[in-house]
Order: sequence, then C-alpha cells, then structure tokens
Amino acid sequence: MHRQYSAKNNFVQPERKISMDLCYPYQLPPLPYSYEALAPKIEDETLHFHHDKHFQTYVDNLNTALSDCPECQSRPLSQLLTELDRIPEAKRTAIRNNGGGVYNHALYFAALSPQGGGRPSGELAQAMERAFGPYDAFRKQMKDAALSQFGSGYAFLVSDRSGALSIQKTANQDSPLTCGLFPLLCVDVWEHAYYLDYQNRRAEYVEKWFDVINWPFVEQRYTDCR
Ligand code: MN3
Repeated sequence: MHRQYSAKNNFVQPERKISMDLCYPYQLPPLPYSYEALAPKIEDETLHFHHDKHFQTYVDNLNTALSDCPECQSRPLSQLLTELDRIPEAKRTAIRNNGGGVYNHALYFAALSPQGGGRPSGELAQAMERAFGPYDAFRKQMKDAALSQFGSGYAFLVSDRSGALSIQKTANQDSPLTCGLFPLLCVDVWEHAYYLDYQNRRAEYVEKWFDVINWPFVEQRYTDCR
C-alpha cells in the first residue's frame, strides 16, 4: 500500500473513508487520519479522548442496550434513528442518546480531513448558494447555530427529501434523522470536543473547524442522499 509522509514526520496510511452504514454489533470506526493530522486545529490529545474514549463509550452503551432487542439489531442505525417512534418504547431513550452518539460522532470524524477546508463544489455548492447565498453567509449561519446551541449538542448542515439545504441545531445527541432530515455535516459543540485545545472559547474552535471540513465527503453524501 502506498503511504503518505505527513507534515508531522509520521508515516500515515492514506485517508480511509468511514462508512456510515452502521449496524449491530457496532464497532468503533478507526479515525480516517492520524491522531496528529489535524493539529494544531484539533490536537492529538483531544482526538484520543474524543474518539477513543467518548465515541467508544457510545458504541459500548448502544451494544449493551440492544443486546436483548433482536428487532433493533436487525435494522441499520440510520433507520432506528429515523423511525424512533416505531421502535420498542423501552429502547427509545437508549437509541436516541447512544445511537445518536454513535451516528453523530461517525459523521463528525468522517467529515474532517487534514487536507480539508476551502469551499464546496459541484451540486452541493449550488444547493448551498440557493439556500444561504454566498459561502460566507453559510459560514455565518453555521457558526451562529454552533454558538447559540445552549449546553451540549451539534450544529448540522442537513438536506430534506427534495435536496433543499438548511442548518439545524440539536441538543445532546439528538439526530436530524428523527425529524426526517438527512445530516450531511456536523460540528460537535460538546465541551469534550474542544476544551483541551480552546478551553471555553467555542467560537475559536468553530472557526478552526471550518478549516478541516472534508468537503468531498460532504459532496458525496449529498449525492448519495438523493
Ligand atoms: Mn463528541
């Protein structure tokens, strides 16, 4: 396999794509880049805690919660979150919190790249222009959503069934899938996502996050959702 020589003098595997087809039994998807790759915007210590500890805990708790629910095990995670009101009531809270935690983190890490930043292109760029106007207007709306989410949660770029885009924020680990919207991109604004690097400066973290967005991944997701 070809290897890349990173700016940090580490040999790293070429970027792998994280599959969003997540099914029981759930496994922690490996980071698709090295732990040092996003520094200094997101440092390796943050990625170790966030990916290896926080994300792993959601994976483990989801597996435990679904271990006695064959009908939950047989459906992909995206379907469980989309049809939350149709799954056994006893499992709803666990799927909402831990299933949302697994799906949201998979999306968050997959949509970052050390070669990221810049601007979207193609059909996604056109749809964003229709929804938000110039790129900087999108950026402002996304940032406002991320900063105004009170407490823990996310800001998402989402598509509806017609391909129209909007920005949504959710609390805790709630997924836009539960409201019938398809999440294309998210920024995690739980403090664990940024506190080691930025302490309480959420705005600075969100600014830097724009510089590591993996737009080709988001463009492919937009194509796949329609
Ligand atoms: Mn998180």
